[in-house]
Amino acid sequence: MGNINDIFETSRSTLDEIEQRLEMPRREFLQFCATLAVTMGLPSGAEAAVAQAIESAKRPSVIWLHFQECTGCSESLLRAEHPTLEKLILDVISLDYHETLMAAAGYQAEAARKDAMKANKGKYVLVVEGAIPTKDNGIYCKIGGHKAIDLVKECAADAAAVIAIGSCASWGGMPSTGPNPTGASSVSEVLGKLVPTIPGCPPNPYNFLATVVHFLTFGKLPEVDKLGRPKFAYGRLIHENCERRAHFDAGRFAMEFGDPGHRQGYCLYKLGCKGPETYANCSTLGFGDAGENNWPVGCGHPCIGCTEKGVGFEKPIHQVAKMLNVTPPLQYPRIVEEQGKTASFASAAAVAAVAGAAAGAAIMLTRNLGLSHAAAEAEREKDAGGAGKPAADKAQV
Ligand code: FSX
Ligand code: SF4
Ligand code: F3S
Repeated sequence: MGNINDIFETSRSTLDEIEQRLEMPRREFLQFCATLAVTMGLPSGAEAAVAQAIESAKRPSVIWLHFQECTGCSESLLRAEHPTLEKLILDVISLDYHETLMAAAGYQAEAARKDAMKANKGKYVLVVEGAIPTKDNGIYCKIGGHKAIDLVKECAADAAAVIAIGSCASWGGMPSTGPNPTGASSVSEVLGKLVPTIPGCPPNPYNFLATVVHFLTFGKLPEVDKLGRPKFAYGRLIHENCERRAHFDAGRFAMEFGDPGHRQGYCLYKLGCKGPETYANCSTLGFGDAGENNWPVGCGHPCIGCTEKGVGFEKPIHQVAKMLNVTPPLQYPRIVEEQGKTASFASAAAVAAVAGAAAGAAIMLTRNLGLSHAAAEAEREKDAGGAGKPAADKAQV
């Protein structure tokens, strides 16, 4: 591994140059930097550092490998509806090897990879898209005569940083679905160490871009959780900030696609929404930059947990989700603040009581909706005399 700081030999340019380079008005550019800073959870004012990094940091060389996948990660990154996003990505990084986008083929393509690795030894960023087959000595995916498992190890050896993009590279994703005939595995498993990962099938392009820009701004990749996911993007459950959350809290659910509840935008929990057990920022960031509410739940489809190992492509789509640590949405006023030393016993007790009541309510909700869901359904069947109830009134378990 090379020294990450070597990448930051700065070559200054001005906002005027940025305007020309990106064909983007400076106001729009600064707005974009502010969006990235907010996505990364940085404090107000950090957009200046982000802007400076994009303006002046030397573009890191990126070598992008593809293995078992559908290329949706690259598609979502480069075909986002924002007209300048593609330009920005290609301006922020120097994409020196990308099998789908490069004009070269065959021996020329192989030579381009080798040349980029040699010229940027210890300085390039390796991005891996797709799972890596490991069964039968890894023979199920070969590029230029090399097995995927060998390629990823060879390219990672001299990289300054490795990023696994998409659920396939993050934890095996769709290709690893049982019975996983090729032994599809994650980049971390194959390299034997945790690498930062941007799961999602496909992942949100802003999460990838924000990760790269963090690297440019601070000289290191962002803080990650124990699965390697940047905390700024995967620190909260989708359910915590979902626009349908008020319906969930009030017990208003769509029971079937197209029923009155579904048409009124009720909560999709009983249609199998995995938002309560899926960590991602889809509910706050939206998806694909194609307009408001453009994310699975916003469009009326339950979240399938595509970012979450053990949920996406594993659990049946209509199985109700397991409830995890349900905490209030970000925009709700906080009720549990840290108490200073001078806080009276009475005020601390009052806060504890409120917190306790909230926790109790969450547990009751969990009991009512998750754990005893099947029991509640059986009870209702019994009350109805065991005869088939009207379809619209049946939960999809
Ligand atoms: Fe496809 Fe990427 Fe899914 Fe996988 O995204 S969108 S199958 S996560 O590796 O190309
Ligand atoms: Fe939103 Fe799904 Fe949670 Fe309902 S269960 S509030 S639709 S994330
Ligand atoms: Fe995937 Fe669910 Fe987000 S399906 S895109 S994690 S809302």
